[in-house]
Amino acid sequence: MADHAAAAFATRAIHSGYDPAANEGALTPPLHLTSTFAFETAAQGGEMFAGERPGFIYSRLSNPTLDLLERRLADLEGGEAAVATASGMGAIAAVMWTLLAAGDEVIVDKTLYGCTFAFLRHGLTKFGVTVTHVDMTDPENLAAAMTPATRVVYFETPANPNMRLVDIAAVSAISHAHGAKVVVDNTYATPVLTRPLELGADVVVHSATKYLGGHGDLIAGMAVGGAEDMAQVRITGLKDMTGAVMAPFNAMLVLRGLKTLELRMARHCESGLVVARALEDHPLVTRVHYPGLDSFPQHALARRQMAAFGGMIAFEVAGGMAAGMAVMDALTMVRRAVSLGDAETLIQHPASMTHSTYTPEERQVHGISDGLIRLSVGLEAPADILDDLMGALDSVAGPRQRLAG
Ligand code: 3LM
Repeated sequence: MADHAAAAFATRAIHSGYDPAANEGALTPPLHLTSTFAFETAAQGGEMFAGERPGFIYSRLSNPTLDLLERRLADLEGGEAAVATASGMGAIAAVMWTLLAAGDEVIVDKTLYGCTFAFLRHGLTKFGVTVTHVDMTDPENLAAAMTPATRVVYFETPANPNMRLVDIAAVSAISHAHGAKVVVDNTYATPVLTRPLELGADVVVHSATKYLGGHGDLIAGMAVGGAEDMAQVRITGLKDMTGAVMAPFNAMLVLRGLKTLELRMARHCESGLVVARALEDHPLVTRVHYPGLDSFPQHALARRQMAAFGGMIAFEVAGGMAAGMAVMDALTMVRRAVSLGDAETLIQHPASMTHSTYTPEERQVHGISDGLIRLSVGLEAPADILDDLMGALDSVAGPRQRLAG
C-alpha cells in the first residue's frame, strides 16, 4: 500500500507519511538527532532561508523526525499541517502568540486546565490582550459576548477537570460569523473520539504528553490546522517567540504512541464507562461527571460529538474534600499523580493540584468544586481498577456510616 490516504484511522496511525524504501528499508522511522543541517552550497542555504527551496535548516524550525510526526497527526486530525512543540503549554502559547496581538480579545470557556487559565489570566493580559471567560456550554452565551475585537475563541471539550462539553460546530459557526478563529484543546478526546477541524474549528492543540504519547514518559505538545496558520505558528510563535520545539527523541516516542492510540482509546473508553457506572452506584459518591452516563447533563451532545466517551472521570464524595483525600490515600494500585492518558490509572485533586493556579474564589466562579476528584482510567484490567476504587470508597464509607449510625 503506497498511498495510505484512503486507509482507516488505525492504519494511517501506523503508516501515514512514511516509506521504508526511502530510509534504507528501516521499518521504524530514523531518529534524526541533529540540531543543524549542512547545505551543499552557500547559495542553497540562502535559498532555503528565503523560502525558495525546500529542505531542513535548523531543528528549531523543523527536523525530519518531527516532520513525520507533524504530517501523521495532521492526517489523523483531518488538518493540512501540524507543528510539534516541547509541551502542551508550548503549543498553546505558540498558537496564541501567533493569532493575537495587543488590543485583541480572546474569548475562552469557563473551565480550562489550570496552567492554560494562568497563561491567559496572568500571561496574555500582560501584553494587552483582553481575556473574556464565557460559559460556552450554551453557545448563545458566546454569541452575546462576541465583540469586534474578538480574534480567537478557545475551549477544551471535555474540559479539564469537570468534563463540561462544548458544541464545536455551533461555537465555530458563531465565531466565524464574527471573523474569529476557533482553537480547541483536544487533549481529552483525541482524534479517535472527536475531530474538531472536521466540525469547523480552525486549530487543534494537544498536550501530547497525555494520550498521544500514552505511556507517561515524555512532555510534548502539538498544534494542527490549515497550512497557512501552521506556517505562521512555526515561524512566529515557535521559531521566534517561544522556541518551545519538541526534541526529536520525544517525536519518535509520540510516533510510537500513535501506533496504538486507537487500541488504547478503545480500552480507556470501555473501562471508563464501567468505572463511571460503578462510582455512580456507590453510596459515598454524590456525583459522577462522565459524558457516557445517562445522568450527564450534556449526554446528547456527547453522543453526537464523540465516538465514545473517553477515560477521564470526575466525581465528588459525601464529606467533601477531606473524604475525597481519604479515598485517594486508601488506594493501593491506582497512583496518586497528576497528568492523564497513561497506562496507569491516575487520581488527583484538582483544587489543590492541577487547578491550584485558580484562587479559591476563581475556582468557585469557574465551576471547579473543592471536593472534586479526577480519575484517569488506565489500561489495567478493569476488575482490578474497580477492586481498588471500591475498596477505598468502602473503607472511607464504613467509618462514616458507623458514625452516622
Ligand atoms: C493535568 N494537564 O494533569 P503539558 N491542555 C490540557 C492539559 O490537561 C494539559 C495541558 C494542556 C495536566 C498536567 S498538571 C501540573 C499536569 C487539557 C496538562 C498542558 O504542557 O504537556 O503538560 O500540557 O491535567
